[in-house]
Amino acid sequence: MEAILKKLNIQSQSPGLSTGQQSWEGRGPLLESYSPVDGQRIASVHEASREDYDRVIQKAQEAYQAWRQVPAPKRGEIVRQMGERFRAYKTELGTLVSYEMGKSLQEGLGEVQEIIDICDFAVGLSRQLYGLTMHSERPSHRMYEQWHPLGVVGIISAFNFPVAVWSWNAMLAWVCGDVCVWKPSEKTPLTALACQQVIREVLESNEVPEGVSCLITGGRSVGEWLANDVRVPLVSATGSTRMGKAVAEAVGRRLGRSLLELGGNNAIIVAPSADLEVAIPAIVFGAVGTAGQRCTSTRRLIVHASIYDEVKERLSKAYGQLRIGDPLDEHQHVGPLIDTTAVESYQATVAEIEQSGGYFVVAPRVLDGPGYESGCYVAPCIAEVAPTAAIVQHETFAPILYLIRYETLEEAIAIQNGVPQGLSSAIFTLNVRESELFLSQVGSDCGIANVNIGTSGAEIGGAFGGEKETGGGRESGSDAWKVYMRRQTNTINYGTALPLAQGIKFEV
Ligand code: UN1
Repeated sequence: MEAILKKLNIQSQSPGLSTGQQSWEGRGPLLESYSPVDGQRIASVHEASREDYDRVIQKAQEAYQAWRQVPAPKRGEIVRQMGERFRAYKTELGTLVSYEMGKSLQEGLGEVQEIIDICDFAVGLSRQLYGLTMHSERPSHRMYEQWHPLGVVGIISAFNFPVAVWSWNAMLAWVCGDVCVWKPSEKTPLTALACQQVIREVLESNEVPEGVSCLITGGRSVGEWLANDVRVPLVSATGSTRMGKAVAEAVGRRLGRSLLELGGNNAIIVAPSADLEVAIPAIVFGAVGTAGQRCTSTRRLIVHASIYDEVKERLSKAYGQLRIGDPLDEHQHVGPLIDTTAVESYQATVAEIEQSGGYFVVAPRVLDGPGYESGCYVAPCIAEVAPTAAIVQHETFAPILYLIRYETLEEAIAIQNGVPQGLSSAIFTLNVRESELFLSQVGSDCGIANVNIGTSGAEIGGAFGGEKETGGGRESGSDAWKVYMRRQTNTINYGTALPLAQGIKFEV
């Protein structure tokens, strides 16, 4: 790990603030980053004070004045070069993601791959920031719309995807002509610093204005400063519903724009015709991958009564084969939770399942002994619980899967939709009527609805996000770029008269 930290230029005490080219130590409290893998301290950073924050925002505002005038395809070229740098540093950055956050090395590398993919996407997008043209109702008039950059974009990211979610926002925002101020999770500051280091050379060699890519480490107060700051027209926030509501309220009070990607409570429906050879691995990956700490993790399994016992048995068997341990060791399936607080919330949820009359098909357990010294490792578990139980309505960021039985597809869809969150959903069926109903307007109410693949592991090409308490935001692919820009409608009169719209006569 030493060599990797060195290559990524992370020192034992690292600066917590950066404007891209310049970095400095904040005057706020010290933030220590511990690895959930082995409990070791990796490095520390000094958080931002309010003065540090203001200095960064001011730099970002200055940078925006110049950056917005750089042609979009030129901005795309800079993002292309960033993608090349992430290709070159994929192993190191992926390893640090795995070590600081605790996800498996495969998934850490996959996360860096998401950065590379969104860079490629953004490069193409930089020549496709299309507006529409309209036919005017008036003679000798032309109407069209164009998209202009917004300004400073605040990005608040979560620990579970410490670098990919930043890149979905930043790469698009940059080609759109915005500048970014990133507040990473205080649980994973070092992966964020590493990203700044990886792109630094690109910023320097292209003489990108200092302040286009800013980083501010710190806790809740930094998030509040961003949410309340009129100098930040868009705040993109990923995290809990509680945090998202606070951000939306503060941004809404000043009529700013927010992009929210909050909690999920994702379900898979397993219909009688499901191909279980495909369904079982999808369920297991969805429920235990990233130790159940994805927004898209599978939390509820709604299984048809006719195959319920078979699915239960096959899942129990699959869970029995899971290897839990050091995520950097590729033989392990499941790594640790992010910290011991997360373990406490796993335990609290387990207690609530028991209180609400739930039964564990695969038992929960906090692991101890050699290899588990950090105290962050838990066993993935499966519980049979009534779908209406209060705990089932709630997103616990841990590998806990609820098993629910259904009789009719309408009932299964009602159960699947019967939670406050609306991020991801899936059905396993070979019956076209069932899959089409699930995807129809009376089917899944989620932002993501899949057939014969699980709830997690979305590609960057689609718009990512969800409804209800998930916050309604869409990031990444499709036309998600529009949220980073302002639309301007233009009407041009090239004639010699002044006809008014709606046929109104006004003569002077
Ligand atoms: C998240 O958990 O915040 O679909 C993002 C997935 C990943 C992204 C998850 N591509 O699981």
